[in-house]
Amino acid sequence: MELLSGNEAIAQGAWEAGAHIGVAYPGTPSTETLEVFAKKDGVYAEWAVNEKVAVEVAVGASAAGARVLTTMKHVGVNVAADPLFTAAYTGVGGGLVVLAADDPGMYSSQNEQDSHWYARAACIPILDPANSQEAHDFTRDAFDLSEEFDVPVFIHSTVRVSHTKTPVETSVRQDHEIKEYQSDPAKWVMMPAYAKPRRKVQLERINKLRDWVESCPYNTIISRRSEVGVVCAGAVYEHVIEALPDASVFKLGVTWPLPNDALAAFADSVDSLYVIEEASEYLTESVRACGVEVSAFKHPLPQDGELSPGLIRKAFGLSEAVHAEAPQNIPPRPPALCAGCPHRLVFKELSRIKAIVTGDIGCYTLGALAPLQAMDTCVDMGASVSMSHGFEIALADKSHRPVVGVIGDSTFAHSGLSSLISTVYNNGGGTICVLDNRTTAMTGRQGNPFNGQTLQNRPSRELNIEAIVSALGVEDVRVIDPNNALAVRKALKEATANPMLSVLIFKSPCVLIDRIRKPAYVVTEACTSCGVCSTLGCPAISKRPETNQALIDPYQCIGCGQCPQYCAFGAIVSCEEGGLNE
Ligand SMILES: Cc1ncc(C[n+]2csc(CCOP(=O)(O)OP(=O)(O)O)c2C)c(N)n1
Repeated sequence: MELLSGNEAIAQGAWEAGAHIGVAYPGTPSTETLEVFAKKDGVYAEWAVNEKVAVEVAVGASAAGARVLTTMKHVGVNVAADPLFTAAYTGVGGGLVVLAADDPGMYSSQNEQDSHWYARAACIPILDPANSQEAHDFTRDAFDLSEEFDVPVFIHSTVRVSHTKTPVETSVRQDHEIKEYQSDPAKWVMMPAYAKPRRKVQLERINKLRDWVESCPYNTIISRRSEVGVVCAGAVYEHVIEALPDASVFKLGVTWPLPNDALAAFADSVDSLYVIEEASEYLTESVRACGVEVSAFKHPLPQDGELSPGLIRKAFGLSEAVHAEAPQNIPPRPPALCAGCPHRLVFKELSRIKAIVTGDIGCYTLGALAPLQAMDTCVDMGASVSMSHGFEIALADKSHRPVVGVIGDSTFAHSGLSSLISTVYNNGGGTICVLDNRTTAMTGRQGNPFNGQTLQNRPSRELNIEAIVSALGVEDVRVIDPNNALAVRKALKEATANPMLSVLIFKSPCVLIDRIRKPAYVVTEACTSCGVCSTLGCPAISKRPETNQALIDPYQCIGCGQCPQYCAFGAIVSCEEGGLNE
């Protein structure tokens, strides 16, 4: 018995099932799954540049006969949707399992989607573990199911399942030979002549899945009193049994397709049937579509965010909480760029020039927050580059504010590069800042093509952003040290004055990789309490309560040398010399 998070359990289950290959792009809450899988014996694992590529690599490896695990967060499923929908026509060679990890409550995401809709739309069966043991068991079995039904299989999780540790009975690895590859264009070449018959195959498969799901071992009924029956799945099940100790529960382990007959029978066995789900109407609609009457709650459940036992009890008009709520007087810890983050001065200088900044997703999205407040948009990965082009063509000469897209190195590889190709092709202008901190910091410092680190430390090559951008024909490409305020200011000034497209590459390692310098300190006699240093939003800088003078926390400060450059009075002293007035 081991204490494993859901992600660790999924990796273990895949390994036990004999999975040969894992491929993914990181994204919370899925990331650790592939990191753990990569450390297992006898497997090959790699980071792909994005989820579409990951799924295509996985489909290729599956077609070639290997068992393959691919993992992604919910928005990654959007990126991967194209190959996924068609892989549900081709079917698989070796078992192909896809983890779709959702983030209800948006702890670290730009939206809260429910990946179940993809399962239904793409006709890919989806299994819903409620805890780590099930995450392990369902994943292990999903490889067999994938091969039995000749279809990729989704494992669905949410933050609570992925990140909560619960006991797991593990087992040994079952070795599977990589099947021998045999060319079969009618199965794998999805042009209309072959896709039409495969669609028929898919429809037959759906019927088989519907039969199987009626009696599969993954759906369970917990019979208690008959007044209230609840249908639920995943982590919500754990909340339901805690919140409603008397209710009978139909716990779905497979959430597409649904077991029509079994649900109808369950509905007949209770007075009122309720569906409890998080941030979605998927399950409610799907249960209704089975012809089952779903009762309304006394007080509606929240339509967004995570559920809790307390919220479920409230919906039933039951007042007392099942456990104490967290105290409300905990000091807030608002997210901020780390002390010494090399992204900071780029945002400081962008806010000085009042640029329209199309942002992107990564640590640098925090440049949107006070006091930097230097971001106008953030929609999805890669959008900074294409949205800045959109702003440029819509505003033409109508804005006096420069338009600047800001993107991280990993995000640039994910989808920024194709956006940039489109801008160059259409002769677009504007300025793109690539914040190259030598890592994929946001999700835990994974490798990417621009730092050349691979998941299993296999030999790689470090791609050169400057050379790639120059090869596209962008003439104004520069590499700048983002810790040098004057250099950042000058580069932005020149690039935004240039009507042609400019790409500025701000290159300096993330402070979590390189934090070896000495802290700066404030010379109290010289500090005039002007407050300019605090406009950098560095968590190491605060104010002395009595005098409002600057105060630097030596435990947080890493001596990046950024703030001394903004002190006109030389009151902040670090190893780095220099000064820059506001
Ligand atoms: C489609 C999609 N996949 C994955 C993620 C998770 N994610 C958010 S930002 C990011 C990468 C950030 O790395 P980088 O662009 O290098 O910026 P940094 O955090 O290092 O500043 C990832 C993987 C996401 N939000 N959307």
